[in-house]
Amino acid sequence: MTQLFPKPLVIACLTVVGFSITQGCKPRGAESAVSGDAASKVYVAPGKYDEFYNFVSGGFSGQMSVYGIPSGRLFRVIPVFSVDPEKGYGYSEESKPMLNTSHGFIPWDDLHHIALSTTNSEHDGRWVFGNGNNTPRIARVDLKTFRTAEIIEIPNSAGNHSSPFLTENTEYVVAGTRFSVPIGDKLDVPINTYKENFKGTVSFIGVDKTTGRMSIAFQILTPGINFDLARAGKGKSSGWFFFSCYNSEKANTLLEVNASQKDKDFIMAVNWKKAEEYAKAGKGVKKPVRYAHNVYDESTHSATSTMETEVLVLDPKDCPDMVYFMPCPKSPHGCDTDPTGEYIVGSGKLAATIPVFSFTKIQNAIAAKDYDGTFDGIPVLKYESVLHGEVQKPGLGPLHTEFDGKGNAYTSFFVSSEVVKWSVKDLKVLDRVPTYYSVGHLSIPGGPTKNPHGKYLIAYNKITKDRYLPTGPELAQSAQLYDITGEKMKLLLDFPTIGEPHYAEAIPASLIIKNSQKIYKIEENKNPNAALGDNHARVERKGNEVHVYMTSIRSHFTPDNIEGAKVGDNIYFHVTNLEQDWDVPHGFAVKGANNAELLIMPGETQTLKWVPEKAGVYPMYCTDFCSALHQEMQGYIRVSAVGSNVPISFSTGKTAPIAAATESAPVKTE
Ligand code: CUK
Ligand code: CUA
Repeated sequence: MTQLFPKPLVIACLTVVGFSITQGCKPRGAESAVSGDAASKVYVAPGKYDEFYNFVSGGFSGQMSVYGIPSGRLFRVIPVFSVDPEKGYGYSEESKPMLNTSHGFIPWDDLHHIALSTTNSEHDGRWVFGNGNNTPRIARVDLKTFRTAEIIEIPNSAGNHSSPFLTENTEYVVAGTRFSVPIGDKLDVPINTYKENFKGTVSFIGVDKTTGRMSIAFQILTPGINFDLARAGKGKSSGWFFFSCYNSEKANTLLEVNASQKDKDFIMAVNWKKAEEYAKAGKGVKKPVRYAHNVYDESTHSATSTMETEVLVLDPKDCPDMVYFMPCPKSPHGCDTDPTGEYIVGSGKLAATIPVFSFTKIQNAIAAKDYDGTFDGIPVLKYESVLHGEVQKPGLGPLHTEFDGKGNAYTSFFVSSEVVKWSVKDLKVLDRVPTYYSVGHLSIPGGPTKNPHGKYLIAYNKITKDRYLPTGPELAQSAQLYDITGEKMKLLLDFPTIGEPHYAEAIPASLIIKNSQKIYKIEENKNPNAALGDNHARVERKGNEVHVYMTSIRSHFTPDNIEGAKVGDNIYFHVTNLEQDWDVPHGFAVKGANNAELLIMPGETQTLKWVPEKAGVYPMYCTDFCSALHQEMQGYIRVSAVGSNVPISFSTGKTAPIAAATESAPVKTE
């Protein structure tokens, strides 16, 4: 491989061979990229807290992960569109409905974008939203509990990539479809009728101010193009939304070539305040659809899934002055608004420049009807009329831009593997640093808000090659932390990530810590299957169902000896954790169950379903090392043959099982 490099680099490499052969030859500058005091800048002493939380999308892992910045330490993986045996999410009866869709139970998705809730364009620390790309869904995670609280499916969409993006006060979470698809009653059409039959949509999903609950307010029908990313306007551009689009060629095959024909695609500008008025004025049409809406109830610790059947669709034909296109070179990916809301940055993956649009100019062009024709009946604004200017020769393959609040923008370049800092006002390139390698998204704490915190920039890379110890064919994906307090960016740290990171957001830790929930209060436990005290623990047979109402407390289960279950029974273990102490979950697992464990938080009830296939005695135990006698936290359930006459019985602390108690009315503990 050394022949591939020019001579000076070969010599440089040879000098380090003795040091470590596995490091290989890095591009010039890799070693010198880290300055001497980097370690002290990322060092968070044992027992000390990080300054920021970093919420990172997990890409094809379907999860979100939570890191500390500047340390890069991983704190939590939040299952969102994935089942997670570690936590029982998607395995417990209570959580299964979260993953229901109009296509049935779907235990996976591809989560690309993170959106932290905002009030007045600033982070408020309440919720974080994420998109399911493949089977279009949006999730809301509650930052009190770091759990997925709600998932709503999006109809008339396919490849929910341009999503989720929030308006300034989280009035709406917004989602654009990546794939255009046949919409309405004619769904089964030849693919090559794309141009006549395929349409796109962008959806505005209302978010309840108090509860965060989502409901689709309206969708806007669009030409059959592909939406890639989006951002809300803010400040000056309040009330507007911007979406990058590619495939204005409307190709349905070999998009690599066929969707790269035109010199310019579009950024679509939507006046969502106007759209809201049209929706209220009855300009929309209610279309029959099917989509699932899943909500996790905090008091019952259970999710419900409701199938919705209607959505309000606005057609720009009936709603003038609502939608405009702005030409944008070439196959734009990122679409980012600066902290003032005046500037909109489009990043054309195949473009040689970065175009920056001016909101003031957009408004002037609209007022003057300064059009360059129409696209499917929608006015196209003249490129020169709406352009603030272009960043010249910025790099290759621009993808995404973040802002530091000091008038600077930072754009990632996938092809040339670098971050480029430039000035928004005069469009001058100020600095560039290499990334290792092929950077996708960037995150600056508060970057998409009106008051970014600056200080750090994190790059999320697609390829790491030689950066870490090899782990077979698949290598860690990675984040890199840069100090951006000075004029020059400085690399401080590499840290590996879960899944493939796309977008991420960082937020001051103080905004989250103060709301963080420690336990579920036992007296507020409304799970219908809870046993709110050892005296309510019991086992009941209902036909071929056996319900075990079990409690767990350091260091035993009640009951821990169970008999009378039969092969083929549906056995439900409803386990209530009676602890009221922070950080004392109990786990529950039973031998042979084709299910995951349960991990039950203090005060919570969770249910594991098991259908035993063979007679015998099955051990069950607590999986979380909860106390000195955790290993003693165990029990047995006896499963007898079909037709056996072993009666239901259960006990704890008795050598001979007692007979089944009659059901007692649940009373409060203590
Ligand atoms: S996308 Cu991943 S690098 Cu899906 Cu936001 Cu640009
Ligand atoms: Cu409970 Cu270990």
